[in-house]
Amino acid sequence: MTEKPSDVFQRAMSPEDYQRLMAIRNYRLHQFVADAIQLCEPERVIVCDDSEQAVALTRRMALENKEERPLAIEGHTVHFDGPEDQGRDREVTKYLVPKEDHLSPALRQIEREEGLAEVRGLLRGSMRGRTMIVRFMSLGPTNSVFSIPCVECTDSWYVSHSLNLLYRRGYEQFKQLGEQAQFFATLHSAGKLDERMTSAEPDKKRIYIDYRTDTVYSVNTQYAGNTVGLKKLALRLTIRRADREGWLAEHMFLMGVYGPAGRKTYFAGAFPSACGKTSTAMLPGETILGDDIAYLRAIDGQCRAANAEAGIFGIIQNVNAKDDPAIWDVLTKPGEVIFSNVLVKDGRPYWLGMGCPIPDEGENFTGHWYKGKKDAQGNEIPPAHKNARYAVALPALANCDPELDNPDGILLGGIMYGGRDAYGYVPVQQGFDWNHGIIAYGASLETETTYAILGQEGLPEINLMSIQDFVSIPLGKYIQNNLDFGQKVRKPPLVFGVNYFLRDKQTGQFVNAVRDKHVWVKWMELRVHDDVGAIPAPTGWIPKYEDLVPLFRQVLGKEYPIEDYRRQFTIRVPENLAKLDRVEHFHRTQVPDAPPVLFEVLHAQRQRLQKARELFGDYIGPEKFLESCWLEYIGMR
Ligand code: SPV
Ligand code: MN
Repeated sequence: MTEKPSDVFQRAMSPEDYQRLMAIRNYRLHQFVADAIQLCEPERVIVCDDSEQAVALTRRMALENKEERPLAIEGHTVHFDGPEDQGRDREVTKYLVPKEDHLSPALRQIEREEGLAEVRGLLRGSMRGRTMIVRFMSLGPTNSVFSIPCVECTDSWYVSHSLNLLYRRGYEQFKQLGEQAQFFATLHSAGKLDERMTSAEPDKKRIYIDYRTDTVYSVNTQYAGNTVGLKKLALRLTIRRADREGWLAEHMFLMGVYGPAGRKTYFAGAFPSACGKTSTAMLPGETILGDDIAYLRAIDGQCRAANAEAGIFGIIQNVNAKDDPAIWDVLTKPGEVIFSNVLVKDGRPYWLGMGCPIPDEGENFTGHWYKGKKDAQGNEIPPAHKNARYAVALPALANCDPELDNPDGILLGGIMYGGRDAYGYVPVQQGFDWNHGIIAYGASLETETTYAILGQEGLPEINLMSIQDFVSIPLGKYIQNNLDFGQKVRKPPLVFGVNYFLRDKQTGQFVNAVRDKHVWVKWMELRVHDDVGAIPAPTGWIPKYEDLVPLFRQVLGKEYPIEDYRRQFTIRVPENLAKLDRVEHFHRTQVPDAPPVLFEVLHAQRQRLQKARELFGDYIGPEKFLESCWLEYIGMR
């Protein structure tokens, strides 16, 4: 850069905006913003601080600029992304890797200089005639050990509006930190737009992550998962920082679960997209602290956790009044909500699985939509996209936890890992110890690909800790960091494995109702406090029937027949051995640096399963694991 940043700013912005930017004394920040201006050539630049005025401007401009449209209910708006911009795009999301560096071959990457030239080429002049908005936000509560300052320069008022709802304001924090601000930066341009204000050149979509400078470049896309740099793009950078600093950045929700006498216990949960994550975090009667990204730190020997975010960018499909009353409430009453990629008719949003009839025509992500409309390949277009979403600020929810912004985070009692496992794991179980839980549930997490990622659906895959897409360090190192974390705290959180998608072998039907998960969570809460016992099955501690009966009654008001319990908690030895084969194969072939203890833990699980088969056969009812021959074998008698 030949010109001084302050000269660039003076030319591009009003004196007020200039003052706001210069009030943050940070050389790298000024370099970054000046470079963004020189590269993208916006007509003008707006620098937002934390004021209500700045926040309101963004809200208003998203409408004025037609990136969003108002809906009938006050505060509700709709935004559409283009037909080829409906999810995170793995293909074009890459790390910029300097020549001398090596990143796991499993991670999409491009040589740094080459990638920079490509993406900067696409960004060049991309904001001509437009406004560049400079936003300062914070990942994690502000002024806390958890905070990471972030700046995003974008030409999308929709992206800026999403930042309002999803993150904490961070301008004042930046100002205080000055040169100390170790920030993440994102430069985003929606690129060329069509008449519907959606990115018109999806083939030129690129999302490149420069971990050397903690900078993200995103162009020719609008889908928030690709453009809101603080979401999964920053998560990749955070994992590297957490690795250096000895803490964990996880793809986890955080929730408070009530136990007896008003006791509250906090849980984190990792689930791949569209596997029940938000609906668990939103269980009625409990509290939500976060639905997507959690930071875990060992502080004074305790495991403390905070939400990186302050809002929810949630999947709307199947949100209905009966199963998700807390979200339903927010989505149907006045207040600030951005709907995306739903069907709109007469100012009302409609989505798949909302539990009421959907109109035969309206406007959706493909423009005017009518029943039977087909895409270029001849496939019928659904009324709303499966990955249609809503964005809301967490405090808008009646069940938002009061500790959301606690700078010390919350004390974590348990962690759950859940995937889509049709025939293997039981609905809920607890790891024998930290290492077993992390390995047998986290590092073994299997799922089927879903619509949250562009590509084919329904393919089985391992998605360890549900974070594999975002792990920017060697996978084995990431697993080891998780294992080590358990040593840094006096009482590590208990680790649970859940599986909401277990099917009956004969009928292929799910063995659980949607709301049964609430019982599992309450059981976990009791386990954290040692209020109930459990049965040592080969794959983990499983609930006793007599402890679940009262929980089903209290939580769901329903009886729990013993046949249901047996069907759900029968240990299926052949399926579990096959699962172990897949998991082991994955780690042997894809994780060259997998910690040896991982194979030891898997081997021990295999031995337990084989012994159980020897004693009881292939399909083993849960009560069998209380018999003395089994207890003797596992050393409990
Ligand atoms: C997910 O798909 O895991 C999300 C949404 O939380 S986003 O990553 O933003 O696409
Ligand atoms: Mn997510």
